[in-house]
Amino acid sequence: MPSIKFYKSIGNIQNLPKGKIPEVVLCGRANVGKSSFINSFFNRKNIAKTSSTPGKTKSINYFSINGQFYLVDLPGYGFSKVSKKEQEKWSVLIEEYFSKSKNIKLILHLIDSRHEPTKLDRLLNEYINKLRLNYIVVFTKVDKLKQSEMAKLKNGMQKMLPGLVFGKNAFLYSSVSKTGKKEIKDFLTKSLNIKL
Ligand SMILES: Nc1nc2c(ncn2[C@@H]2O[C@H](COP(=O)(O)OP(=O)(O)OP(=O)(O)O)[C@@H](O)[C@H]2O)c(=O)[nH]1
Ligand SMILES: [Mg+2]
Repeated sequence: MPSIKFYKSIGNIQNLPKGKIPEVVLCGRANVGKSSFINSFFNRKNIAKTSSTPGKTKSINYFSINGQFYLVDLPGYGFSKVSKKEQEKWSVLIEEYFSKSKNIKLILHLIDSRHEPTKLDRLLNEYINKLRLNYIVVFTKVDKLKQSEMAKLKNGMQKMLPGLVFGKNAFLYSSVSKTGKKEIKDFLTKSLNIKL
């Protein structure tokens, strides 16, 4: 079992970690399940704080995995109940993070499996593609889908965002049932060349 330790939380880009430890990033809309992904993936109840109220994660949180890499939990974007000013602050922080961190090895973009990608999801997808960073999409909360809906998503995902191929750069996941955990674990192990 890999060890996970909270490392630090930053609200200002000046405080990016120094050094060259690789980073795996979780990003996506507020409430999509980023923090729950961390807890369920590493079998921890509440190492990453979660909430049914969108906008729980307000700063960039670093978790150290086996001392080998950082898992980075970003604040979620695009939730209307968060004030415009607050949203603005987060989107600046997220953009600065992507452009300034030199250690990003892989980005996991979480999208709610029950909904079409939002405008901000598309913008983020384009932005990451431009930066030429390694990128996969994780469709979350699949425990809420019927089998038929799950099959439809698998077959239809290439139409959602350019270049998505199920099992290659797109995966299904549930923090509740742990569907998809093995596949994502295998993917991380291979692409980062690490043991998990
Ligand atoms: N049924 C189900 N609920 C989930 C799943 N993942 C997360 N949730 C629920 O969705 C809500 C939001 O989860 P979080 O993990 O806090 O979401 P987040 O993306 O970190 O949200 P922000 O920090 O606000 O950006 C919580 O009520 C979770 O219990 C899942 O796989 N299945
Ligand atoms: Mg969160």
